[in-house]
Amino acid sequence: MNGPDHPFPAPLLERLRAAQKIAVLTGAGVSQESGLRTFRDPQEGFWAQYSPEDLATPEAFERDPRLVWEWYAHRRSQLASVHPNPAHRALTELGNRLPGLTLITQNVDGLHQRAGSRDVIELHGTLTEVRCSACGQRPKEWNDHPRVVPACPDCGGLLRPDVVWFGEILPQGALAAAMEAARTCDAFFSIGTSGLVEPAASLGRTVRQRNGVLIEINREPTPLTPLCDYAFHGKAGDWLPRLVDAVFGSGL
Ligand code: BV8
Ligand code: ZN
Repeated sequence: MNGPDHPFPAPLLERLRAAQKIAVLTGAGVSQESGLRTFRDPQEGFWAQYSPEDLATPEAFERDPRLVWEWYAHRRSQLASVHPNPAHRALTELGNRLPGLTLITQNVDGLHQRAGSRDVIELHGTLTEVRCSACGQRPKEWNDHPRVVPACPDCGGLLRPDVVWFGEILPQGALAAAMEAARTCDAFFSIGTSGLVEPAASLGRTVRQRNGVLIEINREPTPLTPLCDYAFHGKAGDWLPRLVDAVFGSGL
């Protein structure tokens, strides 16, 4: 099976084939090949003057709700013109073949779901929905004007993107499910993430403390790399289809 285009060590393939439960954590690098900039890539145009981390805080929204609303409206508008890439599709294929797959993402772009993945654990919320900053309601429709922060239909409060900002707690159910997956999986993949944002970054380290196999697929090394049993550096859209094919021979 390990033909010339299968650079994956036989022991890894055997462990993945024998795995009952596999957990995958993805970050912005998985959506990079769909054309979305990652969190730490320089932003483009007007937004190049801002660091996403400066805009992704409750303080920024408090200080200038219109600027923050515009930043997220800009990112939401990009979703209409991007599509899942081979990395997303390979993870959907993996989930179809392995009922014991738990897909955890830090991304808010909804691309895993658009690729057909189900039960995606969104640790940092989603760009595709809004919630009221005052009463917490999640209206299904809102006036999506890029430069006017819409008001909550129920209480008139300012609507905000339904994402988790820095300094905000993660959805507790999502975090508990992700930690349970990291605690019980036979194999854990960290894919397309710099491993800098907590508590998501701790999930991989949890696996290290037990006998799960830890695999990284990322364009460049990260703080998690030294802890990994296997690290494949390069594009997720190149590595993942080949890995799924090597494990399941799916002819992806
Ligand atoms: C919380 C939603 C507590 C919004 C996001 C000091 C130490 C430890 C922790 C902290 C600290 N100071 C503050 C904290 C806590 C803070 C934190 O971790 N800060 C970091 C920066 C130090 N965390 C929080 O605040 C979290 N909340 O801790 O609450 C608390 C407790 C009680 C009560 C109150 C509060 C909340 C964190 C969530 C923030 N929200 N997103 C939005 O999207 O705008 S995080 C944001 O960063 C995105 O979700 C993104 O996914 C995430 C992580 O970034 P990555 O996904 O890794 O993206 P990045 O660009 O960094 O990396 C991409 C990687 O892909 C790169 O390595 C690149 O090489 C690679 N790549 C690129 N292209 C490809 C590729 N790989 C493969 N193929 C490719 N083609
Ligand atoms: Zn409200």
